[in-house]
Formats: sequence, structure tokens, C-alpha cells
Amino acid sequence: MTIEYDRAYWENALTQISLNGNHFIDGKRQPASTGLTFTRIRPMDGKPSAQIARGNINDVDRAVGAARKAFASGVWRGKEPAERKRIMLAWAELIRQHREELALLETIDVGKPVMASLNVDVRLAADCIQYYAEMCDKLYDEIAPTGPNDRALVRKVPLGVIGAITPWNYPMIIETWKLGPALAAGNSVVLKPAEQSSLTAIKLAELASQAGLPDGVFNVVTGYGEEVGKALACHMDVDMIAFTGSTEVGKLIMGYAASTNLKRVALELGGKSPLVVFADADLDAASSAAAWGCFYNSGETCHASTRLIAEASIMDTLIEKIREVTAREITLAHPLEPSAQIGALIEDAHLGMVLTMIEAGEREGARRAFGAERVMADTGGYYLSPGVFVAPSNDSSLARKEIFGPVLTAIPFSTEQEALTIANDTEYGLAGAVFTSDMSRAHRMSEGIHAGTVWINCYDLSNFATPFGGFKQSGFGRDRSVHAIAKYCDYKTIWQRFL
Ligand code: TXE
Repeated sequence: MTIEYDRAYWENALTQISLNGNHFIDGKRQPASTGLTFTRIRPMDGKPSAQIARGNINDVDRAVGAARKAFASGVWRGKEPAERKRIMLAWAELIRQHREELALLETIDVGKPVMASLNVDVRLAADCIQYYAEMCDKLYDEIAPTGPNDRALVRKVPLGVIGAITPWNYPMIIETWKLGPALAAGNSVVLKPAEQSSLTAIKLAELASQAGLPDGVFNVVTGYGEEVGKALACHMDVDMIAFTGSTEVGKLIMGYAASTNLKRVALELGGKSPLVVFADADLDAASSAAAWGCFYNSGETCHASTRLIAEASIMDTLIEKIREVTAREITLAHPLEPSAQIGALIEDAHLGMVLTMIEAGEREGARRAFGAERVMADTGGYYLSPGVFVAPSNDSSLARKEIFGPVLTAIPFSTEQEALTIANDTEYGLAGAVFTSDMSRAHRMSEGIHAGTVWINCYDLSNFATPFGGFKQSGFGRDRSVHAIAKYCDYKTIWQRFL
């Protein structure tokens, strides 16, 4: 049966959905030890949506204790790899079965279009768990070269208890990027979702438990960064923190790790990714990539193509094309409208910050080409139309700061060397792209752009087989692909002498 996902369908679903904001610890939903909660305001209309448990250091301690107990008992890491695979595959299947509920929860929290939550976020979360489920029984250890009377096994062993601290822009996707490889490697996890987006994290944990994941292997503690995130990152019995979020908090996490138990740290942080367009490029392809690359998810994407570095001779034509693509394809609407391609920003305060950054940019001489205005304010929600600014140079604050809204900053160049210099003139190094019909130049530029991913004549192509993460202050450590497993493991050498 095909379901017609119209606005009425989702409005009705919204009235029926249960919004439970408790922690999930040791296989059960649990309130905060203090009994305290906080109210989540939904970005689509500014109304209160859910009460979320306000965790603290004691809740973190309980969750870490449960995770450690599960790890020490071997109830998960000691299972046959094929059995771990079976449980993770069952979990992926349950995510698919609950896709509408998960999509709606994600949209209530984040304000992104429910059809995007359904067709992108939930789908990729399930696919990610499936990808790493399949790895459970395909990870081999090594035998090192030694003399004839010795044997040295090089075992890849799980680290123990992993703390995952995640952001609100793609909650389920980023959480499963951590959970998939951490669990496939045999670890236990304590997840602290962003305070803006707790609901799907709790549901993911409940579904994992239903699929057969033993109690204590995957726990969720909700609450604020300063209270829960910090307690987790400082905890003496956590072996690693996998973090995605701002560069500022990433630096704090490293400090917490350094000043406590030297837990390992992997950081996926901010970006200000360049999309370089030469005059010989296919301008239709470039403008479409620039618009979607920057405006998808209302620009709340760490690898958004926020700097358009365009050859001066084609700048005006390119911006006009971006305006056309945006008007034609990137419909901004209420997130429950199936036609919506982008919805609301995450919070009132965040919308305010984006508007403040725009004003500062204009004061410094950036020219508004179109858009970037507050719209649909009568809904009570936090909507900003996609917009483009032309900056006098890469020194403009609009070209340097991560805005995390649908704001594209265009910067002109005249030579290939200048384009590369501007592209790399940023503290970040998450992603970049080059559009040109000259393949030699495309390869020179893709080698030269200092970023974890560089696209040629496209933007944002990805799959689970490709590592994702950054250079410079975009962090270190890679999510996705077989390589992500390594950071949740350590090598252990076992020597044996033949007597
Ligand atoms: O991120 P934070 P915020 C960027 C983006 C955005 C800005 C601020 O520019 O506008 O960061 O967003 C937890 N100890 N990105 O404030 O604060 C927090 O609770 C431990 C880029 O939401 O970094 C949440 O779970 N944890 C990014 C997580 O850290 C702490 C995605 C991220 O929150 C903590 C999101 C502390 N002291 C924002 N303080 C990306 N790379 O995709 C906060 N947290």
C-alpha cells in the first residue's frame, strides 16, 4: 500500500506521537536522578514540544557504570561475531519499520522537512547500522612476521566504554556514524545527544534493545553540554570521546581528556568549505551544486559549501543561476508540508545569531545579491530564506565565520593560484569542490585544496564506503567507511614462543 504523505497525514501523526524525553540506561528509560527536566521548543512553530530529562554527573556515572559492567562481562564483545551482526541487522530493520515515527521526532526537534527526515536521515541511519553490522564478522586480526620459533598475534581489541557527544543538525545520521563502528568493534557506548535533539536518540536506543542488544551496551543520557557532556568527557572510566560539534567545544573536549585520564578523542568540527568555479565550468551544474551544497538543511551542515569562489568574469551569471535554482527547487515551507525542501532553523537564538552575522557582514561591505531574510514569522517558527552575499574579499567575516544558516558568500578571483590561496585561507579543512572542464586543473586543485573531501564537478556525493572528516581546525579522526573502525579499537600484541 502506498501512503500519501500529505500535510494532513503528518498533522494527524503529530497529535498521536508519544514524546518521551527520559534517559535510556541499562536497557530502560529512566528519569534524571534529580527528577529535573527542561522544555524543548519546536522550531517549526516555537511551541513547547517535549519535557527532556536534565541529566547531571550522577546520571552520567550510572550510564558509564552500566556500560562498563556490560563491557567487562563480555555480554556483547564476547558474542560470536555473526550473532552481533544478526542483532545489529535486526536493529537496522526496526529503524526502517519505525521510520515514520523517527522522521517525525527528528522534525519536531530539528525543524527540517519531515520528508527529508524520512527519505534521508532515517534511511541513512538504518543503512549505517546495516553497513557496520556487516563488518562484525569480516574483521580479521594479523600475524606479524617473526622468527621461526615465535608467533606474534596482532589483535584488534575494543577500547571499552565510548562516550559519543553529538550535535543537532543531523542527529540520527551522526549518532549512527559513531554507534555503528563503536558497537561493531565490541565496545559499549554512552551517547549524549544535543539538548535540542534528544528524542530520536532515545528511540534508537529502545529499538536497539528490542533488537537484542544487551542491557548497558548502548545508553543515552540527555541534558546540557556543560552538565552531561562535560561530565562524560571528564569521566575517569570512559576510554574515548567521539565528538561532532563546534570547534570551540572540540577544543574543550581535548582539554577535558588531557586533564583527566588521557582518553582518546576524535573530533568532527566546523567548516567553511570552498566551492571554486572556473569560467570554463558547466555553470548549470556548478550553480545547482552551489545552491544545494549551501542551502540543504537550511545551511546547518558542517560541510556546507558556504564560500563560492568564482572567476570574476562569470560571477554575476553564476549568482543569477543560483538564484534561479533556489527559487525553482529549494522550496522553503512548513516542515510538515511534503513540498518543503528546507524548513526552520534550530532555535530562536540561533536565528538571531545568523541575522547578527549578516548585519556585521553588510557593515563590512558585503553586498546582498538576494534572500537571507526572516520569513514566515507569523507561524512562530524560525525561518530564514536562502541568500547570497558578494564579499569584497575573503577577509569579510561572512567568508570566515561558520554561519550555520542558508547564507552563501561569494568571493571573486582571477587566477588559478589566487583561487587556491583563497580556498585554503581558512582555519577549517572539512571539504571543498572545484568546477572546471579542464581535468588537469581539476586534479591540481583537488590535490591543492587542504580538506578531508574534495569533489570535482559535483558536491556532497558520499556513501558509507568513503571516510568523512577534516583537516586543520575541522578536527581529526574519520567517520564512515571501514577506516572508522580503527579509532574504536586498539592493537594488542600477543607473543608466543614455541618450546
Ligand atoms: O554546538 P556545540 P552548538 C557549529 C555551528 C553552530 C555552532 C554552535 O557553527 O552554530 O557550532 O552549535 C555538547 N562539554 N556546529 O552550540 O555547543 C552539546 O550539548 C561537553 C557544527 O549546538 O559544539 C552538544 O551535544 N559537551 C557542527 C554538542 O556538544 C558539550 C554541528 C555540540 O554542541 C559542551 C553543530 C561542553 N562544555 C554545531 N558544550 C558540525 N560539525 O556539524 C556543549 N557540548
